Amino acid sequence: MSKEKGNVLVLGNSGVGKSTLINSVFGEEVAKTGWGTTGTTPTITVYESKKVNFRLIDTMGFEPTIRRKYKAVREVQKWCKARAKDDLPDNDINAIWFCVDGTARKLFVDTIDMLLKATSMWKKTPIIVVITKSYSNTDRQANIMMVKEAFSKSKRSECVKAIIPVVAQTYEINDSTYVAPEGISELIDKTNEVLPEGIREAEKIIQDFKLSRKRALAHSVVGTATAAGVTVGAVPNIPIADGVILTAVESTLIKSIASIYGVKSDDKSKEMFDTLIAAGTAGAAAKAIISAFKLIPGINVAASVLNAVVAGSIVAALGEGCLYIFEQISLGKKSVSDIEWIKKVIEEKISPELIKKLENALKNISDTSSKGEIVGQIMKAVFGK
Ligand SMILES: Nc1nc2c(ncn2[C@@H]2O[C@H](COP(=O)(O)OP(=O)(O)OP(=O)(O)O)[C@@H](O)[C@H]2O)c(=O)[nH]1
Ligand SMILES: [Mg+2]
Repeated sequence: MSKEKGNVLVLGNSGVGKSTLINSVFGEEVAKTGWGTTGTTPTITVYESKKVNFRLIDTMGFEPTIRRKYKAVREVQKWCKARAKDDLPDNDINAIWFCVDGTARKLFVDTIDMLLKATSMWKKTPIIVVITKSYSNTDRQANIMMVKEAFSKSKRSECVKAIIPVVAQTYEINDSTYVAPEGISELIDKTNEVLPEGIREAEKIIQDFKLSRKRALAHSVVGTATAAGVTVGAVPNIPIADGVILTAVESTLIKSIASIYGVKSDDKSKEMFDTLIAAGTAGAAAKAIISAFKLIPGINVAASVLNAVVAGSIVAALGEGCLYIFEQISLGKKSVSDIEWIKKVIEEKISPELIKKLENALKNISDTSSKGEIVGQIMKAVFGK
């Protein structure tokens, strides 16, 4: 018989980002089953991960009217009853994620009031409030306060186990600025924490699960940063050898990956961050790529395209190095003060083998290649996929 699992109900208004969130937490390896009465479109979708001991129950998009909300909740109740009838032990809701849209703080009070009403039958069930689309760092505290305010008059404020601002997917502000994923690890931790004791997953399994999610999120950030590098680099006659034009892109990338791996930026880690930025710009990494590219015979792309590829490659290689470095640090295998090791990792990432791969990538790039194609070629060369 299969192991008993926790059931986590994901609720919130249409477009708040429930499905995006579930995708970010579970990643690719999921099985999904539809459930509900409305013909081909299921009212609820139950997601199961192979790696972790809880299900996420996605509810259909409803308008912010209580009637449609009840419909999704009713389907969830039916799903629970059907499981009970089949003698399945895990037939209850063990936690609820209340999703509210971080870009619409004024609506929190009404939304939470509605969510409380819609879930009044689960009056003891732990609640985690997820503030989705928390793109603005400066709004996060005010948003948390507003959530607390919204619960202040409810008895169920005791059920609120955490209020977590989340960015589920990299948010692109413009061609070269973005907000990296945030809060996913914390959400995984808290969700596991509130599950009943017999169901709660062992710490080691949660650690491994989070690590695989961090890798995936960090990898997607490298993709976004590489695209930013390509954009910034796509100008002829700017000496990338100086590297200065990439500094902003690179420091955002480094900080984003550090944050995904929970590596803090403080006095202790300052030298490490400085070292990484230097390595990417004025460092050996950039110079190696630039001089290797100069030696490739018969390149027939415009200077701006070549510049773009060089810039994107530097960013991608730095990103790959950072991913490895911050992972090692987060696992406690290395520390932020291992400066020599950090330098060495970055230097080794720019191996002759990588340069060879980038040369090959360049053969698949022409003046008419789109930005997406260029980024794809670079990522394939750097990450081998
Ligand atoms: N970049 C970015 N976009 C997001 C994020 N969360 C939500 N979105 C966007 O917001 C839109 C709605 O997200 P969904 O996940 O479909 O919202 P939902 O709550 O599942 O909506 P319904 O299924 O209609 O109830 C999509 O275009 C998402 O890409 C995020 O963290 N980052
Ligand atoms: Mg959805």
